[in-house]
Amino acid sequence: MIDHIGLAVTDFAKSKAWYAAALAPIGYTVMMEFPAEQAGGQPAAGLGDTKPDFWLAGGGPTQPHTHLAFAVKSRALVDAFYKAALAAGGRDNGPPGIRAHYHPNYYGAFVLDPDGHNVEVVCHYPPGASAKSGAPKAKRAAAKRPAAKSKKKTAGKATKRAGAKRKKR
Ligand SMILES: N[C@@H](CCC(=O)N[C@@H](CS)C(=O)NCC(=O)O)C(=O)O
Repeated sequence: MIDHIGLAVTDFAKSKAWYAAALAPIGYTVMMEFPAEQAGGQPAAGLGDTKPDFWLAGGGPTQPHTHLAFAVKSRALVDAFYKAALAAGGRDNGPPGIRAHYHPNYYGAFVLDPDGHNVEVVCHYPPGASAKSGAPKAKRAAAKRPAAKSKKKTAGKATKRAGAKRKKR
């Protein structure tokens, strides 16, 4: 599980402003900032929604260009990211829409950041599904599997216990 990731950028102030604007619709803000003296010789900023899991640092560019994807729970948030990222000066790399070659409900949008990194926001839910279910079908099915297994185990134990009782009689 990734806890946080960092990107060294060419123009720290420009990229920080771009990411803050592009990711604002998905709830990301600059949550922490450190001056160069406290961050290994380059200024650093941590963006996130509940914790700073995406870090920018000066001293870049990171090369070759990399690809970053942020997951959201609704397609409207993908649309909002795309609009905000372009308005902030990002370069279009693929408008919001289904990419069925990944999976049938893969709804993403792609914008290049000031250094040319390929930034994506993606929703894996069918329309209207996230609010009700909280997870895409495949994830729900996977999550159910261990529970079903442990139920069987419990059921087995119960049968054994019942059998033991019967033997005693
Ligand atoms: N323009 C393409 C972009 C697709 C894209 O960038 N896909 C990602 C995977 S989800 C990728 O291939 N990334 C590799 C990279 O950016 O180097 C689109 O709109 O579908």
